[in-house]
Amino acid sequence: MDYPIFPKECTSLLSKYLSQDIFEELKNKKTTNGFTLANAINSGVKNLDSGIGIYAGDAESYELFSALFNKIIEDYHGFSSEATHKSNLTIDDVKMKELDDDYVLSTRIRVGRNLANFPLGTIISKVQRDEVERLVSMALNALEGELAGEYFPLLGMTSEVQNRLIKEHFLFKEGDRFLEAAGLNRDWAEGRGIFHNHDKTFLVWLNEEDQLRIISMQKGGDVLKVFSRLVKAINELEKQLSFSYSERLGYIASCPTNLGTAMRASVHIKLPKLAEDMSRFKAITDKYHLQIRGMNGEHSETKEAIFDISNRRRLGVTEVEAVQDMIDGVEALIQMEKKLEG
Ligand code: ADP
Ligand code: ILO
Repeated sequence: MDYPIFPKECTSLLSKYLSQDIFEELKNKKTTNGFTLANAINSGVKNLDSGIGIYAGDAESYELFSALFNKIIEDYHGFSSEATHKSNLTIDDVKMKELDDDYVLSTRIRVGRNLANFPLGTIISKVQRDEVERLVSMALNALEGELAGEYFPLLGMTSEVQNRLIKEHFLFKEGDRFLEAAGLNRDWAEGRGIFHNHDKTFLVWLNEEDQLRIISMQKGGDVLKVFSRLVKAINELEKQLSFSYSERLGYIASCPTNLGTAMRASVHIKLPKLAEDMSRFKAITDKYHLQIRGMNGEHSETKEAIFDISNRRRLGVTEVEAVQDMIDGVEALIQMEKKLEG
């Protein structure tokens, strides 16, 4: 592979940090699982509108290609290469403000997880992916009480059911071009699926961008209830599965934006007044380290002034701090919306 030349309009962190020198230093390296620099950057090279543009193949990628990853990680999370990640899932440490249900339509918190001793989805073989599905679905089927549910493989799911689950925000979309170029859609839909409890307040995606996306969600703004359910699920699953974790980088994820806590705590919130004043809106989201997405997830447009607002930082902050970023920032957005309403 030759050094990729990015057009000036390209603003991805990959294009910002992949200098010719770094490219030369890394271009012939390969992890034990056979993951190369060309594999890592393919998504950002093929998708010039990427925000980040790079994926890992295994935990080792983050060390072997650290000359590039560390710069991207520092830029995105503000996490220096000398720092060490810390985890805190103690529910009582969250300082709760009730989020107003008049504005907040729903709350969702997810974490990404990958199994230790397996390569990440970008480079996993079909046999290994099927084994991940077998191990994880077995663990999920053993859950009890509120977390008990059923695993639905994507293979054999009717397109009607699949589309309804996507429309209701429960299931991942198919054919994402960023994941495609990263190798994450290979053998689709083999090994992919969704587990959920009866009320669809606890869900787990299997073998999408990460091997597990553990999700807790419900209507309204009761963040504490959503967080508590998620923590319970993580603890129960950790009794049965061993997740890939690094002392330095926390939970290992395919995308560097998801390292550390791998947590995205979000609300769907209706803010018609702020929607008309995006610079005021962005000043608040920047102050609280929040990200604005469209109503149908990342890379989607906003409809009817409903936004997906979530914590942006996931590494170098604990889970409690990540959730607190979201709570405090959303509270500030609601206060401003009320003020603009007069
Ligand atoms: P991820 O959360 O894994 O980063 P996406 O941004 O693609 O991925 O979101 C996945 C799905 O979750 C989308 O359908 C999105 O609309 C939905 N979603 C995200 N936050 C909420 C929320 N607070 N309430 C309801 N659905 C949500
Ligand atoms: N590769 C995509 C997405 C990056 C962050 N989001 C997720 C879901 N990992 C990009 O670079 O825009």
